[in-house]
Amino acid sequence: MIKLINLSLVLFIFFNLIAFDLIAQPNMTNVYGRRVQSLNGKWDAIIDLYDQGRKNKIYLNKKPENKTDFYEYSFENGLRLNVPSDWNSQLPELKYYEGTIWYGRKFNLVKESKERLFLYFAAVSYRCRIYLNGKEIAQHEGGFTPFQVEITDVAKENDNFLAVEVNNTRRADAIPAMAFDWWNYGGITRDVFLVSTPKVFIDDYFIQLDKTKADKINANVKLSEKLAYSPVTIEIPELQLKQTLKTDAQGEVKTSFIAKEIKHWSPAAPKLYSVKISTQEDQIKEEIGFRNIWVKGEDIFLNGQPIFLKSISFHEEIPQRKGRAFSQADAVVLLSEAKALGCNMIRLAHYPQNEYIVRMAEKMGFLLWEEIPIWQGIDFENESTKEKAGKMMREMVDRDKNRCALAFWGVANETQPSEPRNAFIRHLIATCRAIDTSRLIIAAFDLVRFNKEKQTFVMDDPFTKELDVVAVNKYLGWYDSWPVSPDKAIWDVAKGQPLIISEFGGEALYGKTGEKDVVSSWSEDYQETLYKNNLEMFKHIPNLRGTSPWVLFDFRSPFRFHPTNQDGWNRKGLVSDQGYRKKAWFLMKEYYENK
Ligand code: GCB
Repeated sequence: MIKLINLSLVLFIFFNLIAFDLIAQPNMTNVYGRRVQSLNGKWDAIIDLYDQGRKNKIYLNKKPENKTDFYEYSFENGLRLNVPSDWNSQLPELKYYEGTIWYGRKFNLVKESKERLFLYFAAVSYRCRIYLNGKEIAQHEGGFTPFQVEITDVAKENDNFLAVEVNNTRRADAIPAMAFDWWNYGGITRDVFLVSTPKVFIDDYFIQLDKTKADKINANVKLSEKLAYSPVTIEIPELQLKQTLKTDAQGEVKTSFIAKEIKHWSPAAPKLYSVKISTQEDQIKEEIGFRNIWVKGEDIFLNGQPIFLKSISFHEEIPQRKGRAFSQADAVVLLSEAKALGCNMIRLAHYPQNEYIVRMAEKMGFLLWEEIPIWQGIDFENESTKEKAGKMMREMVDRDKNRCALAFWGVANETQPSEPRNAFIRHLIATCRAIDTSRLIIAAFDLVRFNKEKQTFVMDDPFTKELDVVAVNKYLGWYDSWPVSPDKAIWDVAKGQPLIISEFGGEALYGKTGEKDVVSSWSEDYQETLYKNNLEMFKHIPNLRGTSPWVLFDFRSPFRFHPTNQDGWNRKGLVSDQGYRKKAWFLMKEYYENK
């Protein structure tokens, strides 16, 4: 008996070690600034609704070798899918598909003996296993953050076969969980690269302006190996700053620069500096901006000046294509419309969006709020869900910590008070703080209610005190009817802290006219009234420091099944699915112009 228990214990530890080994490794910083070979393009694909592929080892990609051999699959001459892209928008029969699809492709490479090679996936939605030349080499869960795996020893010069098993089945322990108000796009939705590095390379760096000192730049650089006394040079040529330092026993250098002549980044003047980091073997370049942001009392200060956040949200979706946004060109489409509206900030809803969007937003002068998809219905009591969320947070903060546009890390959207929820969110805040203490922590709540005795809007959730900035989603005139007229709507919410209205709005089918006071008219006229009323109410929120209407574009969502007005779309967009501006867009633009 004891022997049996021991054996199962040994087996348990053994299999867990194997599984642990396969979890994708921490990501190197700034893959887009490195030497890469793109693996984007057409990939072969196999739909595997009943999950038979793994047990049949189809990743071996075998071909019959003798008269009795046969295989009931082939990656060749079948379905072909674009990478990057979701699968749902590529074939009518994949529109609602939730399950497994296998992707396969061959590639060759030039192998230098002094180099290391990594496979980098900017995002795969939602969970995946990676197989190279018949061997499983990595697993990843989470549809919106990148991962990498070293393949130096597994890759050959010619005829590598790469298979990716992708699954987007919704699960109660996943993030997001079973139901959410956007499309459950599956697939290899972002870039895939082969990254070459020297043996010892610049693995990570964090270079940003000091949180409080306007002329002090802090810089940390970490090598891929724990190599001491290795010289690392950090340069900002335009500011005539340069230092060469020796690494400590951890292979790290930490330093700071005083830059009296620095021009701070801001939405009005999004100045970026070219920064160069080099070692004897490696070199990497980046465009980095310098600004600081902090909270004092009820105000938010950017570079020492109080700021009002004129924000907007969008999903990572091109409505006209009915699919995920993934390219630089897509980023321009989405962000240009936010620019035209007069925004100085984007709330990237509800998950980390691709790096083209983040980097382009920084260049165009938008502050950013980035969040992981902790969206209603998360299993806060599940330890493994908590671990997963922490990992997502780490992957997001690590990817974007050098982007000065990043002002807010979002830790939750619409959660209800409970001890497990508090512990869960505290874990996310601690995970974030372990990497970055300079950004503001924010969460969006939907608990504001009208207190009849006080004739005031109030919110009870003591957790708000643990945040730098409090945000509220409130749909007055849509989900909630007005308990008082908008000019009498007094707010007493998160007193002593800055407050952002992170969502408000209502649905309108583009081109539909109707009675301007009837919600169910689904008309642009009613949506305009709703905006008028909310903008009036905002005058009575003393600590209001920003607004973010929901939402810039109509977006696809199976949540929305009114046959004529919605038809699988959330119609709260200020811009229609065809790219036309609705009446409320112009009202919002005027509001932002005058702010
Ligand atoms: C919300 C959610 C957002 C939804 C929106 C709506 O509160 O945060 O994801 O899409 O409401 O349209 O109901």
